[in-house]
Amino acid sequence: YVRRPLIAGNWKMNMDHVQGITLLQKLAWTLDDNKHDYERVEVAVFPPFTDIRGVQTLIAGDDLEIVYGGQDLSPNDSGAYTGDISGQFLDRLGCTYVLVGHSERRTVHQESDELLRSKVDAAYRHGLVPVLCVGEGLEVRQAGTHVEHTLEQLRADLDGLDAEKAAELVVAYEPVWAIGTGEVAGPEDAQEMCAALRAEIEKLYDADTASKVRLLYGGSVKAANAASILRERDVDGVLVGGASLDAGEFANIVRFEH
Ligand code: G2H
Repeated sequence: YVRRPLIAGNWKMNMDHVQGITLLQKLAWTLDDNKHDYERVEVAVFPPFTDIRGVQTLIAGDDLEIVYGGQDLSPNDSGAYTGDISGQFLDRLGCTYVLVGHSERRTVHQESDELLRSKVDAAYRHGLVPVLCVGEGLEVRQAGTHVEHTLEQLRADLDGLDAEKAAELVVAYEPVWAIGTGEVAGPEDAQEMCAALRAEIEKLYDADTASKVRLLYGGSVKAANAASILRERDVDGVLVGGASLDAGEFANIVRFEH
């Protein structure tokens, strides 16, 4: 691989701190029989904030090669922002990544591209790699303007970001109509958008940066469809929601075969 595949589990608002540890333990046991799993791919989980300390302790104690991140972060570092979580806190808990602009944040919390742009900065400020989520809803897909819509999100969320930082970035394409609905965009839909995203990154930066950015697909990914999606040239990984809550299923996605 030019880029190491990233298989990421987004637990969303599932798994309390006890259930989360049980899930991670099961996942670790399953993957442990196959040490080479970790050589082929990077495995990441995105637990709820309240699970992260437990996840950190388990991973450090058992010397697991699983990395983790927050599902969101505040654009601010500290202060009077009741209910928010700072990138600094995530960094101190050993997070590698942080999701930015997941479609559920964009829709349920009306997060704007302007806000997401400042969250991208906040992530980098604290040494976290943003996993920027972009993608279109059903109406846009039906209108046929999904590529332009998604590239516009990318441009707005990265506006003015320097090339060095952009090269580390992970971008997840998640068509909203395929999230948790059982509807899966076909591998060719994932490839079409990931190729367009990479071309846009090359336009905004340069070919070298574009070749380094990892592009994920997300939306009803499971063990049965992961391999065909991951086979696509510009798809460097998957962001898995529902199917990441089952250790066996998620482990089978990690072990996808080309
Ligand atoms: C898309 C995805 C993970 P699911 O939101 O971020 O969820 O796999 O349940 O569609």
